[in-house]
Amino acid sequence: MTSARQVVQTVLAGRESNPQKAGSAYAPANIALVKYWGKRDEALNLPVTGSLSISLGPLGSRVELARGTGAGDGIWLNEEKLPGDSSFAQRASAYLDLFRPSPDFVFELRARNTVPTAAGFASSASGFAALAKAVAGLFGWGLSTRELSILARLGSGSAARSLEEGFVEWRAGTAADGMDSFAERLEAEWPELRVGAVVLCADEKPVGSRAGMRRSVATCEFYREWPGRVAKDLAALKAAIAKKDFAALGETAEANALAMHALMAATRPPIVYALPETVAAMRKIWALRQDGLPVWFTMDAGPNVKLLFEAKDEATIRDRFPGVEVVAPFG
Ligand code: 2P0
Repeated sequence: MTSARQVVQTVLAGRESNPQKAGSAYAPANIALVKYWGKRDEALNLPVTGSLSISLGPLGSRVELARGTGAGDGIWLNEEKLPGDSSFAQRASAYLDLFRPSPDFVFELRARNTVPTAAGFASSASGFAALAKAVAGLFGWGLSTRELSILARLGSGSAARSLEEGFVEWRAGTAADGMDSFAERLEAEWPELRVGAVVLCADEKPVGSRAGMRRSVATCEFYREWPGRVAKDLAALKAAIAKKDFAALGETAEANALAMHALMAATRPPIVYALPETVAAMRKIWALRQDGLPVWFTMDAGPNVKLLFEAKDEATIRDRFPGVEVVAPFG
């Protein structure tokens, strides 16, 4: 089995370091329209299937990274210095271990999220994508987007998709070392597309996605159906994007999210993220659609729903879902 450290060595082979004073980077958050749920290699975050997301432009993470002077890494999140034993600091330091030139080299890391903390958009994808870019910038490695996607994936799978704006496809790959498992931008623009976050509950989720997907792969008897389903949904979604067929995009994304949640529910012990409010929101969306409003939804490993709609319906959506956080992924 290849280790994450070996992957870093492979990516950096023959690459000269040209250390800078600091590395600074921004990466957008992303929301999957065809989901990633399940790994074929946990150490390298190699997925069982491909996935396809849309990046959220101004919602994301900014990271500044420099060599530190303290006894250990100094880590700040949203201007607040974190205790070394906080889960965020530990996860960031463990990731930085992959790049630490010597054991006594410490980092100073300042991360700021422009993802509203309670908006129900994950910040780990944008955080690790920005961190991978910042590390490469600090050491002056001049890496390609593909190489950065591979390095970001080692921090969090979905981070592989946060190196680019627009529609991004992460190819699962088949290589044991994951050198063919990276994400690329699709050549498509959709300026009218809108994503709306409806926050129903901001509490911490009962089962993290890392543990949840491990449990689904191990115990869900329908999991063997999932790769075939994803392949069909990826083809349908790419066709919808190429034709700018919004109904087909919405149908595919909503059905894929519901299929993922069905897998979760058929896991043992079951994983159910939906709350009564989630089911009520789904029914409301279906009723609005029945009345002719073209709105669909997607959901991740949590109880919140993300609406998919077009710019022409933004006023109606804001009226029906007060407090919805609207993002225009194409600016
Ligand atoms: C996704 N999720 O495609 C899916 C849908 C959650 C549900 O990617 O263990 O934080 O770091 O690779 O990327 C969340 O999983 O998991 C996720 P790791 P990650 O967006």
